[in-house]
Amino acid sequence: MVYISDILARQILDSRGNPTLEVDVKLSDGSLGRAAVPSGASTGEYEAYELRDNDLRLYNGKSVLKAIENINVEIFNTFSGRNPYQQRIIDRDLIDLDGTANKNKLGANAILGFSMAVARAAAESQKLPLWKYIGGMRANTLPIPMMNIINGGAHANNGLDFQECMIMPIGFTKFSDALRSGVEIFYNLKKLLSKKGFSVAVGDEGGFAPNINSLEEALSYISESVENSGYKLGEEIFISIDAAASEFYEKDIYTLKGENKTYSSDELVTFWENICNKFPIVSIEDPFDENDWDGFKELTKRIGKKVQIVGDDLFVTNKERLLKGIKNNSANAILIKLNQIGTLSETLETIELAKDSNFGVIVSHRSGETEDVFISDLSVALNAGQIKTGSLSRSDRTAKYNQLLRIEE
Ligand code: 2PG
Ligand code: MG
Repeated sequence: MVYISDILARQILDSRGNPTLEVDVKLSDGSLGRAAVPSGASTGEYEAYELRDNDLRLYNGKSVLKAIENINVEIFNTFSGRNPYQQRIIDRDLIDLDGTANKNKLGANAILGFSMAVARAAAESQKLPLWKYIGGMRANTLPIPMMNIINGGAHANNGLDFQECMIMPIGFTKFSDALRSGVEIFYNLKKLLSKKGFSVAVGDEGGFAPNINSLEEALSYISESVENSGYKLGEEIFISIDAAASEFYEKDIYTLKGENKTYSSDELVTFWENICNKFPIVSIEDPFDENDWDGFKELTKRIGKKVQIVGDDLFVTNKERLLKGIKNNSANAILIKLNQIGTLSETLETIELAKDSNFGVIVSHRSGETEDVFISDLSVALNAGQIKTGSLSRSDRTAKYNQLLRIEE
């Protein structure tokens, strides 16, 4: 029987230059599985716990040496010698070993790094690509990419209150053609922004971060760039938004500093309705704060038939929270981030629940990424249908697209 023969974690850097961890899992047949853990900036209140050392002498407190020790000692002692093909049992035992509700003892980063590396090692040992190992014969769909070409919010230092303005090429039959359209639009946007005198420096996810402060202005530049690229807005290319509204919500009020406006939850519903009437928006993520279930519910009731309302901070890839959303009709889609919940198996269960409930599924990166392309394979394995992995620049983002090109081939 093949068994786990070695487990080794190390500290590496993520795309923002912050430390994160990478795990090597070796098997008795010589297979190696390696995985790295990403990290968010606009993290949800209910996410699983990311263990950092908080020692200000090291990397401004952001080192992850304790999490690494938890892998190299406790996880090693518990899981060496185990069967790597039993992902669900390993993940269950990881949850038990940690013993806390939000994985704060071992750290969700430690647990996830090991969980992902086990899957990779098992796939390697079976000589299968990761997507096929996870998804088997049912895996048959490449995702539509949500490409984040204008960055704002916590991912940029411009005046835009909303975190992500994305394009979605829906009118294409091949992933590679959809991706190409994104690149062409990205370059036309660059041209347009520089013509207008804006900086074309990019934000954390590789999209432009021009110093504009209104969502409408951002969307009008995107619309113009789509037309300039020869594509039909609202037929081939659509717009999607991640508001990340928890970032600008306090004491029942949404404060849009850039727009110089404040909104109640009800008024924000109307704001979203209006903007959807002006632009071909097909998806809005976190349009309300992570605790504003009623705002989500009202917007879903009003526009949910034609617009995808996505819970990211709202659901944090957590089955219990998703269940509440399903029962309550808050949202009609979920963003999936492995590190919000902390194991591969729990992530798969949440995706399965979403699909069974006819919720849309978007597999997502974090704003702090690595070269690891696990999410590309995951999106194909479960036929998620959509992937959100940033803009068309910076290797941490394009690596994910490149992996999808390989899978398409
Ligand atoms: C989000 C993500 C990824 P972060 O809000 O959806 O785009 O950002 O990783 O900073 O939470
Ligand atoms: Mg989000």
